[in-house]
Amino acid sequence: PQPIQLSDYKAPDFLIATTELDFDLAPETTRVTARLTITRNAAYLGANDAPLVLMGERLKLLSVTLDGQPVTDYTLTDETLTLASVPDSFTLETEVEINPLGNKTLEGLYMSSGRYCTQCEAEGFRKITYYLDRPDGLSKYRVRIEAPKAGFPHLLSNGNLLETGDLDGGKHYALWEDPFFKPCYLFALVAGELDVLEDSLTTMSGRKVELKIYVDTGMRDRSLYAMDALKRSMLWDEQVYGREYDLDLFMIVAVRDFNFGAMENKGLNVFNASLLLADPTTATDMDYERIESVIAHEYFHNWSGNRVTCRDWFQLCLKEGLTVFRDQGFSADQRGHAVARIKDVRALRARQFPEDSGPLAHPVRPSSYVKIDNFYTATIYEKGAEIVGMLKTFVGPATYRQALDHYFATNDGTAATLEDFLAAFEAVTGDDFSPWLQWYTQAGTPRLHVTSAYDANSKTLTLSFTQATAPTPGQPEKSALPIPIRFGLLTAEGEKQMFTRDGILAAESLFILRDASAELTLNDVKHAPVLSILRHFSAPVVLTVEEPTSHAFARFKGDSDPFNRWEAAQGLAKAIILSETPDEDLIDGFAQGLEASLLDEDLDHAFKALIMGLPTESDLAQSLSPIDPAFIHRNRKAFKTALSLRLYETVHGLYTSLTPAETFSPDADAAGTRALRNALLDLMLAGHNRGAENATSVNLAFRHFETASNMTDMVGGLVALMHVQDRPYKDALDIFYARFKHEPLVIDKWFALQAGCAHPDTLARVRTLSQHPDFDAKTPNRWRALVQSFANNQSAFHAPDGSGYDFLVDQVLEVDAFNPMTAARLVEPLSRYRVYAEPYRTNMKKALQTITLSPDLSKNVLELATKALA
Ligand code: HT7
Ligand code: ZN
Repeated sequence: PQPIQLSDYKAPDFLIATTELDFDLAPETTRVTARLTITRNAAYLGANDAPLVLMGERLKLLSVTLDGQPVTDYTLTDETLTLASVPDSFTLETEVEINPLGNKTLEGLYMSSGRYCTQCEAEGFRKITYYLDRPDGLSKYRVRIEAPKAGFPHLLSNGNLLETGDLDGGKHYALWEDPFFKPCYLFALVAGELDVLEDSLTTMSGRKVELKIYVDTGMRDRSLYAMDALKRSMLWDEQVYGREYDLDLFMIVAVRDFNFGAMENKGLNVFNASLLLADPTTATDMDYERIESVIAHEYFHNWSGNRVTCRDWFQLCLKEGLTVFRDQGFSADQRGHAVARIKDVRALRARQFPEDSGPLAHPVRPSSYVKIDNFYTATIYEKGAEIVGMLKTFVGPATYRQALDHYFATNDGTAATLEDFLAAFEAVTGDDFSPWLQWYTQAGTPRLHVTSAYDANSKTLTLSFTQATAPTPGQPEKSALPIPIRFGLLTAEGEKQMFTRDGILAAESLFILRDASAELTLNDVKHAPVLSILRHFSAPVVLTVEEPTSHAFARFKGDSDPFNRWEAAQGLAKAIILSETPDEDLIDGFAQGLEASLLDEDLDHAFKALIMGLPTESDLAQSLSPIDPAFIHRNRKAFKTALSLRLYETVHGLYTSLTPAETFSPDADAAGTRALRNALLDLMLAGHNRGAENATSVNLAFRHFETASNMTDMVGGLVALMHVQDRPYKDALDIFYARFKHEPLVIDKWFALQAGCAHPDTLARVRTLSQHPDFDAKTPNRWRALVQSFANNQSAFHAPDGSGYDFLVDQVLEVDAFNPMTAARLVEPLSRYRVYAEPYRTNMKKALQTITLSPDLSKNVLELATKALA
């Protein structure tokens, strides 16, 4: 397939000022009538007599009229409807028939659990009607929905409800109007039987907004937390960004079958039920945290995405990177900045860094694509958010707010570009921001290397910084990028140390590295310093510092920057795990450092839980060349066992001192305590078969699981019991299934936990689970619970004989036949085969080749598998 190029962008030949849609809903024969008022784009008037080309897929065209006259002189292909000659201004009416029940792609209009639902981003609207279907085509919508009353009491679309009424034959209708111009990817329709939770909020200008969350019948109480998160998000966006909601009604609908997390359709967000429904007995603290952040994310899109949208899909990061940055800011304010930052960076490193160093690496603003669905990536979202964060660090919070105000004011109601975003920073500062554009256009993670020279006589410290970015596909040469480096100094004992920079006394400072290398001299440095570089992870780079190991221990002990304190522990753990032979002194030192942190009264529970978390196997893989998954798994496990044996008393003591709260609260403090208790239990169990109070700890874990009054502790108990390979673990799984067999979201966890388990029989178990009556590849949540969890399970997936890869290939091909978007997401685990040791490398490559050689492959899967092999 021919890629679409950013350099080919051209404004549309036609504009659609108004869009009127009539839906006559029927499961297999829905009729959609579209009345479009179309004008030739003024930019081309007189100079252009381009044909009208509308996009449409899987549509049965019934009729076309132009200004009321039937048209028969048109050309139809599988993807387009073309009218060769049209006036400069006209009304076009088309009527099509579609089959929502048969639509398993979950794009366009589809049926899920007996309900109609739409998903139009990125290019799903063309599966509903013939349309321009591009994000810079802004139009005002009026939508009439007609359906049987029985089974479809709620008929929802964007904007304000103008009218409802009964019709003959047990049918009824609803008429909706959205007063805001919007691109068609923000169109939504939902119809069906639903329970609704209602609330309201008065905005900063005193307007009352009705808030409604629609859920499966009987699930209303499980949407209370989402409603609470929504109200907090709305207030936060007013307080922090000055953004007020604009319609009188905001609706959210939870659906079971969804390709992604959620969708920000104007005034009618659609959510994957797993990211909306929560109660203590079925949702973990991680679920609560995720729900809070996704509710905020989709709501924040109302300004960053909907009011100001993207000119073309190459600018996707304009809305996604900015909105992720905004939702991260919200979560940090709700749950604590240090802990939130550590979690965000962990996620960035787990997903974006590998992407950026593999064959699928692409700039945050790509320059070409085959299927835009393949570009909803960690690079666009998470690295995109990091760039906004760097801009904020660079200009400071007050100027950042001015720039954002300017951006929203000058681009409201338009489809903008990343240049427009940077122009707002230029407008309020008067500076040139073009060097920052390179963060958007250049792929790859920069490596930042730091060396230092201390002169004890003059008390001066010279820091030398160098940056380099490795080539990525299509970009052999790399430029230096502006890198904000926040730093401080410590003493050898881990105490804070002041210094003077340019005559100003400071405890912390910000240096902007603009070139390939630079030096910085600090004065009045009284003691030989320990460097604390890249505090708060001020730039998305890989940092290396030339220093003795004792310096990392000093930061682990006392860095006042919590991020770098955690980072020091991660770095030390990584060095220990990846060494060929265990260094007992280092392990002792690490255990002492960890013990000190656990006993430190000044650290909160959530932070302690994080600092106990060893680098994941995929994190460790990024520091090993070539990657040997078995070596990593063995060494990580051995180190955890060694820590368990050394710290058993302390860990057990702390665990027993943390009594579970009488009543459940999902707030950050309570969640932090549960996280710590579960992490302690897990560490205790890690040494159980090497004698760390063997039976006692196993019984403790089983009791923890059995008596848990919330899902977080149940899962915590189960995860700890995974250290035991047989009975108690298997009993716990059976108890879990029996208790929750009627709760689909919990059964997803049951599948995911087993697929993520490191036992040697995991692949066999996963294969058996793929035949389980509750397994359904057509339900994306269930499929991802089993297959994605397995592909993320480094030790089980990377079986030396390639059997894990074979399983993945079978699954991808099966799902690709009906849901290419979801299938394509699981090509990525095979893509970095070149950096693996043998026999993994050859087997991964073979698996990719099997995919590319399969007949009838979707464009989505073909694009990624081909790029991976290129
Ligand atoms: N903007 C939304 C993206 C999305 C999506 C993209 C492709 C296919 C299906 C999809 N569902 C939702 C979600 C967001 O980032 O807010
Ligand atoms: Zn988004």
